[in-house]
Amino acid sequence: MSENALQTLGEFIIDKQDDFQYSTGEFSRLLSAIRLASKVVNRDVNKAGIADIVGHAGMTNIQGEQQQKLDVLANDIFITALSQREVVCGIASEESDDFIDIKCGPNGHLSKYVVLIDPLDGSSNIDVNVSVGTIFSIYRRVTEPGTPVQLEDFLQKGVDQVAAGYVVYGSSTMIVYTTGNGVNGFTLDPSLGTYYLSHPNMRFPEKGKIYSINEGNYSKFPQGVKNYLKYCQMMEGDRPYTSRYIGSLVSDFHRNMIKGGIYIYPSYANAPTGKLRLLYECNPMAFLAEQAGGKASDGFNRIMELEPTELHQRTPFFCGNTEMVEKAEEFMRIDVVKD
Ligand code: P6P
Repeated sequence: MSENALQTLGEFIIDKQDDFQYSTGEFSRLLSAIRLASKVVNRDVNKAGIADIVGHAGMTNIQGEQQQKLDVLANDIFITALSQREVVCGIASEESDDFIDIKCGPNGHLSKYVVLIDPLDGSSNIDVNVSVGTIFSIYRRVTEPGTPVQLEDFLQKGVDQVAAGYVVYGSSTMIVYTTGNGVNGFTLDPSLGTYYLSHPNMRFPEKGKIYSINEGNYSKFPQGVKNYLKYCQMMEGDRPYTSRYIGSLVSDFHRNMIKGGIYIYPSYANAPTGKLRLLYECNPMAFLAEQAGGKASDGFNRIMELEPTELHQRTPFFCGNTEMVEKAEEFMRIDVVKD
């Protein structure tokens, strides 16, 4: 099918605007701001290799600017795109210690949305030309409009997300997001700077046969995870499963959603609550997983029901095909019962 027969992301956002009660178009403009920022980050990620080479020589990038770490650069790009359009009243980012109030004071604007973002997840992979991603999570503020945002606007359960999604800067660049009505994927045509609906209504396959985990930490895993890995590797029925781990959450999740699989980042000895952040990594990916027919838990509880207490809190993360996550949870429960 020729490109111009496919729906663009811009057309899709407008078509779906009516999904939102009392939609004022603010949410559509918010998604458009994310779309724009993703194109700028995509451009910078795709030339990172060149910038690095030039950067190493003269510590400047190809435009002669002082080279910034790409994740700080991505953070600036998303914060600028979101704060210049009066579409959010607050932003929390992995790259910023505290949340940022976007002119919501007495003379500020009355935007009702806050965004939590991991601007460039897996950025250490850029040096070796491996896919990286941006992850975003969107809520309505819970405090009085027209007043500065407060921490409680960000410490909301995943079930209260208005929307969530990711950008994967891979062999092609895609935006994948949900507003609670399924998951849709859009592929960027870089020659036109336009995203096209390439993956409508994305869903996990019925069966999953891929497990994604950093087995280098095996000796430190809880016994339940060790037993689940042994189950995956056993010659029985449709097993052994295949091990695939890119070390980039967005890429591992994206492949597992298309081919079927489970991603696990468990707690372990020197990381009692795991590595991944609840608010801007696990909750948005959990929303997508559930909307695509999958499941996300901390090994025992639904991720989106966890009550946040801190902006950058971590959680163990089991996410993917429902059947695979439930089998892993079974092994985690046995482990607890045995103790
Ligand atoms: P490890 C990247 O830093 C990240 O947050 C995820 O994208 C990725 O899945 C994980 O950490 C990799 O962590 O400890 O296996 O290198």
